[in-house]
Amino acid sequence: NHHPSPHIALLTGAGMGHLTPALRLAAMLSSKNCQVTLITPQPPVSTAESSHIAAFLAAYPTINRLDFQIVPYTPPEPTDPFAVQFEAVIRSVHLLTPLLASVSPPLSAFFSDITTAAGGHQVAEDLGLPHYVVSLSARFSSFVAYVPYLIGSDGSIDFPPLLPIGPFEPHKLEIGDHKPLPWLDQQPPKSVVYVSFGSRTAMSRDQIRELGKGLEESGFKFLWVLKAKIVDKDDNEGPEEIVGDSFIGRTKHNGLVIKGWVNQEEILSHPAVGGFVSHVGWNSVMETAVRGMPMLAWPLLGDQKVYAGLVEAVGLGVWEKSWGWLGERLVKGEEIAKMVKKVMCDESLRESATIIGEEGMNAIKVGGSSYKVLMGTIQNLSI
Ligand code: BUP
Repeated sequence: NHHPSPHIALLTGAGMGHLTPALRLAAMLSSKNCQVTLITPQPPVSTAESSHIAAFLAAYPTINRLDFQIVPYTPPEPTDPFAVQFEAVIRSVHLLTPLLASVSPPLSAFFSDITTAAGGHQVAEDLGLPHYVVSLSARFSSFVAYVPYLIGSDGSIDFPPLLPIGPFEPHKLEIGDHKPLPWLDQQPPKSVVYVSFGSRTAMSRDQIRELGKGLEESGFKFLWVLKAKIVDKDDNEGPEEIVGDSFIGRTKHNGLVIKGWVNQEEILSHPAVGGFVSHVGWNSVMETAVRGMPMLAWPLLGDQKVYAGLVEAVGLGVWEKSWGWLGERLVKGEEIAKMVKKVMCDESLRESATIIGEEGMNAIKVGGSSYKVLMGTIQNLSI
């Protein structure tokens, strides 16, 4: 593998939270003179994934696309469609080895998303390539590495190398509904709380109603991105059908409720936005941290309580542990209003969040810690 510029294959996972960092990393590698082959498991679960992959590849014509037809998998019991896709990819991954063995120029490294890393590890081993895993925070990695000790096994784990790269930079795509922007433009600086629980939230109608009450009672303006189904293809109702015409009417001067895909980074960068109520998906945490914006953490699933704890510990935001997982118990409007006020009004929190934002920006600029690791890795793969 002696190439002046390394050729890196990147296997994406499923769901926007996994596709997003893979696309960002692909763009970063490509801009640093690497050849990149993006392996996209087909068909993806959500419409958001298909449209982002297509638009991304159109915006980055030098990145190769390798569509990877996966063998459908039916779980013994109905379960989360994204988890089914992870399993299907891992079960199909042996089909990748022959496809990749013949690519030209030959590959220098194989990167996989954390959810498909078990399969990616095998492919990399068969092809004799270094294997790296994308989209896992250092904190969650340490936790995963520690699990064998917790469950009392002998503690041996073949844990892939950890590259401390991040926050990932946005790529040059602009996908999303721009509807919120003219509305945001009319609002005073830091007056709006942005509310979104990621792409896979299906909140109960009762909880949606309480959240609406809480936002209204907080007295702050709000931009609420509503999702009512786990997979976007099934999500066809308008916002007024979900929160009710009377809510929309009552709050029309103070809030905007929208359905569909928004460009979250654009929203977080808008001067009118002063806080974020979030399910603390890792991408959302990084996007908020780098902008020095305070968050209210309300974790939904998986690794997100780890991030809620981190957000609180480093002074990026607040986490009300008694709420449990989103959906675990009905959190009342008044509890939500109290926490929203805290996030929006606490000046010392805003100051500590600002410092985190500065540190994040320092990490990615030329000569920063993340920049150095990325460039060092590319250099090692070039030799
Ligand atoms: Br929803 C939504 N627009 O409307 P997370 C999300 N995003 O740009 P998740 C939008 O998708 P998992 C929208 O900025 C982030 O980069 C958002 O990733 C973007 O959460 C990404 O925050 C979502 O990690 O994924 O979707 O729950 O649970 O798979 O981590």
